[in-house]
Amino acid sequence: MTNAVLMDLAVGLASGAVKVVDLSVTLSPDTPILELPEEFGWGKSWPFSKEEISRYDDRGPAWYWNNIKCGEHTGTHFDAPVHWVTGQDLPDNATDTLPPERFIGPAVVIDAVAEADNDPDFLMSLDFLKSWESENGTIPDGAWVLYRTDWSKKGSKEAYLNKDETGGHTPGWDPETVAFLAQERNIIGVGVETVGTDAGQAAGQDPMFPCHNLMHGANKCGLASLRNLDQLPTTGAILIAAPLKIEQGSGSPCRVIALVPQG
Ligand code: 23J
Ligand code: MN
Repeated sequence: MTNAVLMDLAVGLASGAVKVVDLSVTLSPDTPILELPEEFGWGKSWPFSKEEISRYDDRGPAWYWNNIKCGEHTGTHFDAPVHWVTGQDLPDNATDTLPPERFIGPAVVIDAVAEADNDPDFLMSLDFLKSWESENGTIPDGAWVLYRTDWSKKGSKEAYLNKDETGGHTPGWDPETVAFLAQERNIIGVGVETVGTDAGQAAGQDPMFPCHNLMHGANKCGLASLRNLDQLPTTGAILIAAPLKIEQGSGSPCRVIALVPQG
């Protein structure tokens, strides 16, 4: 192979024939984070915060910078296989050891907007996924499978997390759907618009948190809190998501972008 492919990409980027779409949310103290059921005494992830070190002032006359603090799973973020107990013994399973080939791949977008609109607890069935494949083709090797719900368009944090006394009510997966993706398709992982890759009610599924359990157990990755999936074609875009190189990190906030051919 020659460098023609990359030269075409460079020309496409310069001319606008390839558009770069930002799939990330802004990190602020208001960025929604996962809140696990309190009754189990499960731990809590820190929300994002920043503290100014200096801003061209007596603390640093010519420079502006901040200290930042947050959980690894804050905002638009990457889930590495080591995040889950099922992936703990896999090789190269953490943010610093994952092969960088896993940070880029073709994106396929599965549209479940109507279903999620109709039922916030919608779980994508295997039939739903298979009927997507019969229309759009088999999910390619090395793909990021993106679950479009338009959930990222919810107007408030409350609507986005959609919690009541029984916990969150946000869409997710039937276990057999993620089992199929994990075992029958050679994907990098799945990406969702919701706060985590599993449904709001996934603590009560069998296995609990099936997407985390089955995908990470199969050495696949996850992306959560994506936005702008409505700007992607069903197939044909390339997604880039590189987590911070945290030593033995379980995940990290990351800037997720897509390369989208125009016209
Ligand atoms: C820990 C426990 C359950 C879940 C999660 C984390 C996430 O969604 C995450 O950000 O990985 S569901
Ligand atoms: Mn996560």
